Amino acid sequence: MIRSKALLLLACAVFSSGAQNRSPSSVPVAVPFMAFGDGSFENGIDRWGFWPMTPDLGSFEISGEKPHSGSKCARISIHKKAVENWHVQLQMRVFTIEKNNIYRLSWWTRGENDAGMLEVAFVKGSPPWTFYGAKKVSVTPEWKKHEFLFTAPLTTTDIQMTFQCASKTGDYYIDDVSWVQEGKMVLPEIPADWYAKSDERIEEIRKGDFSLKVVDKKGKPYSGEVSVKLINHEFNWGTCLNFQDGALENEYRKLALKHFNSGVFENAFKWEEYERQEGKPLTDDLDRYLQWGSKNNIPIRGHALIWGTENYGFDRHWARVKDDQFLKESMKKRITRDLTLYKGKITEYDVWNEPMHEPALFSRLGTDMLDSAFIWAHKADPDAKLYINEYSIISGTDAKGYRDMVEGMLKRGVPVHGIGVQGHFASLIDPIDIAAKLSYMGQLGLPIKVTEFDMDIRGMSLSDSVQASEYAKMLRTAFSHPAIEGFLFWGFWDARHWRPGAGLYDSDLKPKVAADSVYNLIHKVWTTEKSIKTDSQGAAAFRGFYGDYEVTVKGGKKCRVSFLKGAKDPQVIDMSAKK
Ligand SMILES: [Ca+2]
Repeated sequence: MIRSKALLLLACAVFSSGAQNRSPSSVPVAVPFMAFGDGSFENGIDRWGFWPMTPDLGSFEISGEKPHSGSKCARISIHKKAVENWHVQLQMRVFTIEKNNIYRLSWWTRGENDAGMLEVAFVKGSPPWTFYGAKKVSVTPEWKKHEFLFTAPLTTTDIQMTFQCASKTGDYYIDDVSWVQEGKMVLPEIPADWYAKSDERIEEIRKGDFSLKVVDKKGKPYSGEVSVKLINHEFNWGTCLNFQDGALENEYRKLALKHFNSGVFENAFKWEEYERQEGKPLTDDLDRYLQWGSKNNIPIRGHALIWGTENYGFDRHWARVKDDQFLKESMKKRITRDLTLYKGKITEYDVWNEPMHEPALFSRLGTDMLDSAFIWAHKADPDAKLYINEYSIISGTDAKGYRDMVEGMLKRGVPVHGIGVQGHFASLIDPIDIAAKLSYMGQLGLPIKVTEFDMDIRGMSLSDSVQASEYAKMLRTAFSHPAIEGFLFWGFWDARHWRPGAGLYDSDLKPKVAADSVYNLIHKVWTTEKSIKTDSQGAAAFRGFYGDYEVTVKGGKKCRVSFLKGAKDPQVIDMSAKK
């Protein structure tokens, strides 16, 4: 740990930008009240501390240069661009937060000499510097007010709020930082035995009573033994897909089919990847996925039409480097063109990815762009299911802000059809906490999908067997929650994972224990395979998981039939028909 004598309140936050951690939920305890410090910078740097990873990265001073109010403000000068934004921090530490209380942090900022993005992050004030939430804002030449609603994940004074700006050189000015508690996130009460009763809920919400009638081609009833076997869940069990070449490519795709019945593009359909050159979208690349999906009966979610991140060089995308009007028109063109082109081939989209945490496009074009994107998409393909997608909802504390955002859209009549909660965990699975947040989001009445599940296995130093049991716990939590309509892993192979170690398979494609625990639940525990008898009318009934079934009569003749949620019974099965 590097500590400099000249500065007060120093600490190093060890987390990667964009990672989503959450502390284990804890019972609120009495902690001494510690007020947030003075944000006017008129009284020196009392309570503030400055920490650069290395001294050459940047410097800090109280400046009298055009303060927002009074005669002083804070200035961070970034001399050298760092690898991570958090490598230079202005910190406020040790103040009281109470679990589920919502705090409005507001501050004014401006920049000179090409100052770019300022990020505010809340992290634990001591090792392991657990990440609690963050927001990025674009720094403008004139003073501008910014706000961040922070919901406390626990009751503590061991907290730090940090301004981070090391990824772009320039002078960053900050003034009038204020911290006000307003409201509380009131999550629904979840009974202590909720998780223990998961089987009961699964029995109720994931299964139906099916009746069928088996006839031959002349309509004559078949009476006798019939076996029914689930071959495909109606529920979406999926993974993100990243097709490449190489020796293991075929095996990779085979394993995707072994485990999952749906997919999502990892990067291929992100606008900045998909249309690297204006007017030349990589449709051939996308068709590789869609043809494979169509051949194997794997629907692939359209992730993501718009994502405001400025990382990965996306801030230099051809549409963003021109003026605002051009950017707006290009967004509309992208959405309209692609929903028209893929009508019927892609039936579900993440229209806007991470609207709460990546506001760069809103800073330029206004927040009503969110509504516009959904309206353009709906107009181009009225049949497509349109999702919003965000992180730190079930794996963090941002459910209140997210729900408010979606509720506002619904009130304005915006066609948003589903809620995506990513699910990148850096803490152990807490079913009660996750269920409370899912129920809270579910109160809006929209379906919810866990769109990007993984865990920071290496960061948390979890063994293979703990990974396996944690993944199983998460699957059970999601599958037994009535608001959830799908569950997608964000990759299953360590060699193609943004969090190597989080995969079900190691980099050589050897299965880890988690591959078995996940397969076992989806394909062995939660499955239906039974033998039933049809009566003299050819009729029979059984209870099973919703999905596609293979029906086999004596003599080995097989037929496929679907028993879906809300479908009408009975299914008449003509055993003479083709599969
Ligand atoms: Ca001031």
